[in-house]
Amino acid sequence: MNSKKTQASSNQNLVVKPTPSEYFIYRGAGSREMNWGQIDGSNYFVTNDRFYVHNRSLPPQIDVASWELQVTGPGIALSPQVITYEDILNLPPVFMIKAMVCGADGRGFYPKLPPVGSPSVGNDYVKWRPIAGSEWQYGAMGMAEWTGVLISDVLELAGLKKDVAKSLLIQGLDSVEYSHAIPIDKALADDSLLVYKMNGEPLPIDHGYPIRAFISGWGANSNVKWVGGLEVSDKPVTLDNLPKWQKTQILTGPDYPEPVIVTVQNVKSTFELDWNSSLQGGLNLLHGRAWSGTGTIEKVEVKIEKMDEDHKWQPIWDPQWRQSRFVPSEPVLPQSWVRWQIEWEAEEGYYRLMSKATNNTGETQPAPDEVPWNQSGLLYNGHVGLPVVVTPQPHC
Ligand SMILES: Nc1nc2c(c(=O)[nH]1)N[C@H]1C(S)=C(S)[C@@H](COP(=O)(O)O)O[C@H]1N2
Ligand SMILES: [Mo]
Repeated sequence: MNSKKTQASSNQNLVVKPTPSEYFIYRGAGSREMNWGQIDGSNYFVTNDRFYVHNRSLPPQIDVASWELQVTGPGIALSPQVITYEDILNLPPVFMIKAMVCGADGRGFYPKLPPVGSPSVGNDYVKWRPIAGSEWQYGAMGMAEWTGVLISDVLELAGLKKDVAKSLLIQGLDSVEYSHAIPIDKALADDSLLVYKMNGEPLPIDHGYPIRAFISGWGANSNVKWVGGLEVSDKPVTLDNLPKWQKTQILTGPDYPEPVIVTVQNVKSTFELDWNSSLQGGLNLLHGRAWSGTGTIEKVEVKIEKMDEDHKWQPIWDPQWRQSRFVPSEPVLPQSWVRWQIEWEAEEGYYRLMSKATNNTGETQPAPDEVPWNQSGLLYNGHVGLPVVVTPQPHC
């Protein structure tokens, strides 16, 4: 019976906009990943029609004329307060160019079970249930220009009691009641917004129309869509008072003696290529992008390995990693991506391509099997090997 139910719900389509298979990879009823091989290489941003989607229910249809933001809780002087869409539009607008990355981006690259022999697993190996959920590769992310208002301005308007407020619960209006709690300091930061425009257009319905949260640098799971409520609590965010969806967004596993709540995104990079690409022999200019939840990207290195006759991978360069160059003329902005390029004189054969980004705090991407495993498959950022076939140079 149970399996029948799962079957029925997984056949549902929970995405409103068209997501043609050329541009999107299907990862579940409400999950569409951006197809890196088909990204518009001439555009710094990802346009709204090609932006990845992660929905847990069908987006609610909201009329801005009747939409209300309920601001409640002990941290509000006269709770409840009601904020209208017009009130939001009357606050000073803020523009930000920022990447947005799903906390589970890269989950598909984790092994399903923790590494055998993990010291702290011992006889408890079976205790760590296998990773489940959308098998994202690195396309559960995108870049946009966001227009909105400071959450701090909205809370001010609603009568924030600064001495009482400890955390903010941001509540979505979707039927699954998605909500997310963040510490009040982060909520009041000058890059934490309630957003109403994406790339200059009203938010598309899949991306949170009319209002979504944007918490810069943090996993996109904190960017609650279809916001309908802000609850200002007098209690800090702790493991035992998380809302239901956020309970699944914590790091647990043999490497974590205590569960860790996911906040800041880590450093990542990828090529603008399909998984399993084919390239023609000769000089190829490889393109890619790199991003990070903290600071700015400092460098991106590339390593290419060729399969030898014994089916072993051999690095083609000495030294193995070569530094790429950033597209000149483009600024390197915090929490957004940089575009990089590198030349490759490719010969016929089977290859895997790796890119490794490092940010200005020294944080870098680990080897694929050195990413600490966690049960929910969050924050994967290994420098995975992208399979590529190089075909012979065409005879002219
Ligand atoms: N209300 C609501 N907000 C939500 C979600 C959701 O399911 N419901 N998904 C979250 C997750 S996990 C991600 S990755 C982002 C996805 O945003 P996007 O679909 O605009 O790319 O929205 C976040 N906000
Ligand atoms: Mo997500």
